[in-house]
Amino acid sequence: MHLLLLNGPNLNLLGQREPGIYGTDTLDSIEASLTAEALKQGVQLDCFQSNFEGALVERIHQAMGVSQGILINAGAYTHTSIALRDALAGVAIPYVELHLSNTHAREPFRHRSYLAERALGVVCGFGAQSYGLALQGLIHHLHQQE
Ligand code: CA2
Repeated sequence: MHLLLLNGPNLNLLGQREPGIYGTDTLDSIEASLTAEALKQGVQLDCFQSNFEGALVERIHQAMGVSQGILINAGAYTHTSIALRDALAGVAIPYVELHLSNTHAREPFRHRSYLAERALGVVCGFGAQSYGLALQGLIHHLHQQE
């Protein structure tokens, strides 16, 4: 099984700023532990982060025919991007939306997600653990489909 982890804008700053909201783990360490966790379960995980909406759209397109599932923390694009929503719908790859913070306990503009409606599920509020929980949910779902 082949999965793709996508991280959107500013998530490259993880562990360097705002530890009270986003924790102290760096994106590198999250990606490394998730890749190891996935491998233990026989899953190959590709990781990609970009601060550019179009780059994320193109990476989603490249997953067609390669990845069976996507984990996505689209950062602020979650709340703004019809382009990401359309790209995910276009490739028709099942995906899980995830967030470090509980976006529903924050400013009203973070309550809306353009991605959630078509996601298999949404995980938010568990810090770096949200990534592991989302991975488990996605793998479990894909095994059920086999
Ligand atoms: O909680 C999440 O994972 C978010 O996707 C993070 C986004 C935010 O816009 C979403 O509403 C919720 C922001 C990512 C910014 O990451 C930073 C990390 C460290 C320092 C500054 C920003």
